[in-house]
Amino acid sequence: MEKNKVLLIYTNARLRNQKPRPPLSLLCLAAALKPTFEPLILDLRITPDYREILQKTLSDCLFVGISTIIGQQLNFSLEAAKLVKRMAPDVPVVFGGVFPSMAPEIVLKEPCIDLVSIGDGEDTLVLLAKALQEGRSVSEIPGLAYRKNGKPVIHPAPCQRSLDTPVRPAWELVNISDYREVNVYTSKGCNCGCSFCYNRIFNHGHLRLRSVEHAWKEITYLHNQCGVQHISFVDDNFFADRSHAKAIMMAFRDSNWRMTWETTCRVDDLCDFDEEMLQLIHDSGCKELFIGFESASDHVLERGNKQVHAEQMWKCLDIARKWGITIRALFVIGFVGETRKELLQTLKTVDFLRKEYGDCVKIPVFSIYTPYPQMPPKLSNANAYKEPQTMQEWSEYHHDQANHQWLTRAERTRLETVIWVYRYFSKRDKFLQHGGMTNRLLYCSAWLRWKLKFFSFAPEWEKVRQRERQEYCVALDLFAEENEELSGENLFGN
Ligand code: B12
Ligand code: SF4
Repeated sequence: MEKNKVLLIYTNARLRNQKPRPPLSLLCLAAALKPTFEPLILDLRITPDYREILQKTLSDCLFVGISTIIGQQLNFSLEAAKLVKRMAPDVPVVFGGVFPSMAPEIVLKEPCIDLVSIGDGEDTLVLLAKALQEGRSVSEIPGLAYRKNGKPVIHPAPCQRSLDTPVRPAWELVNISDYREVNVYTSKGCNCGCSFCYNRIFNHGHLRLRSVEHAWKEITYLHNQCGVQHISFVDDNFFADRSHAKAIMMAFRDSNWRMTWETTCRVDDLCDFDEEMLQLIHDSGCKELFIGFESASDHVLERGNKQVHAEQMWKCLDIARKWGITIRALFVIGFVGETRKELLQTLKTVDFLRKEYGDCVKIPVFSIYTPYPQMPPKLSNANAYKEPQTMQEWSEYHHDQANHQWLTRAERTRLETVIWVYRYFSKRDKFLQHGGMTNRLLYCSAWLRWKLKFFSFAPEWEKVRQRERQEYCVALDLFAEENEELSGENLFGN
């Protein structure tokens, strides 16, 4: 019988004790495959018996697709790929997602990965499934990278793929209650050109809009069939096209479903909206806007080509307060060229925001600036940065960790300490009232250090980082070991 199944895998990411977000990338791919093929979604974060599922399905699969982004997830994805290869060596393994698209050569260095999909994977995967089913070569498929004589060959994807097919992600393939919230996109990409943003490479600095009709069809389905009342729009820049955003908001307002939603917004956009727009944002059920303030230093913002001024923060927060919208403020520290004084300026501004705007502003975490593939930091001495060359090396690049080779060890440690101190300081209830003795002591240290803005000589936070790292390494080792045991059993008895 002709093979028809495609297995799509989402792997472990961060080890947090909360429900994960839905694997939207895979739901989109599944929807594209569905008319002709039989896509199956295997989310390892919520499927403890994943190995039995693999045993049952792999032999019927045309190929296995794995989605991954930068950071620790890369290692889990790699282990999952090794497992698939051990269990079913003949089934091709395809990687896709933001990281593989930006570094296909690096992903193809791994023998357990056969193919890489670049950019949106919907069209590429359908062509791949057809080619494999018909026994044809995959070498001419747009958006697909593969190895030839051990060397990577890359066919870039057309960058302006329409977002209108498929009409909506295949939500029916997952149980929505397994997930924390429901993610939807109405557009992809952004043309603002911030120098540190993945959009420059991944979306070629372009904005693409999804038809309002399709986006609303999806929301209607989620509301009517699945009882969803809140939507998190994961657009890169939801308001990039204002009339498009308006049309979505009007649909919410006119529906009378009293749904709520949250999304991303630029600081200058919020400052620039007129009363009518703000009224619409309010009336349509907007609860939270995620705003990348990034830094309180104009110099840093300028270097990042953010094209906003730090003082716009205040106006923007006043507007949000007036209209009852919570702002989730995102700050990044450790930008190239950021001085100690500028870092301090940002940290003090955060204190001021918390005091002045109370519940109106949430600042859950800080992130550390992270270079991405093809986006090296702009340094005066270009030799001060060597881009990672393997997936394992890239897995060390995420926003809790300072991989700033151009800084001293002490400077990098200080940045990481800021992240951890703030995490404890800002979650008083969690760590002081409900935490054990160690967490209470750490909260006290965090409180003192944050008040003094003193982040050097911090052995207690070095220990916290080590503990976190150890937990991650143990989880990864366990995943790898259990998988090795299983492949010893040999799936198809050959
Ligand atoms: C929601 C989200 C999250 C969620 C997690 C999502 C989930 N499923 O669990 C949370 C909040 C937990 C999160 C965390 C992080 N995230 Co995040 N996140 C996003 C966000 C906003 C939306 C992702 C999304 O659903 N997009 C819509 C879908 C449809 O698009 P897509 O995922 O790109 O998928 C398409 C293609 O990539 C491709 N594709 C994807 N997978 C596959 C697989 C195959 C086989 C194929 C063929 C194709 C393919 O086809 C898909 C359909 O077109 C994006 C920004 C964005 N707007 O995309 C950042 C983003 C993906 N995150 C990013 C980062 C850095 C992180 C963190 C590492 C940050 C940190 N704290 O350190 C963490 C780490 C999590 C981890 N995995 O370890 C970066 C990734 C950069 C990179 N180079 O990889 C992004 C791009 C944000 C940014 N501005 O930099 N994130
Ligand atoms: S505005 Fe946001 S999404 Fe757009 S380029 Fe800048 S950081 Fe990226």
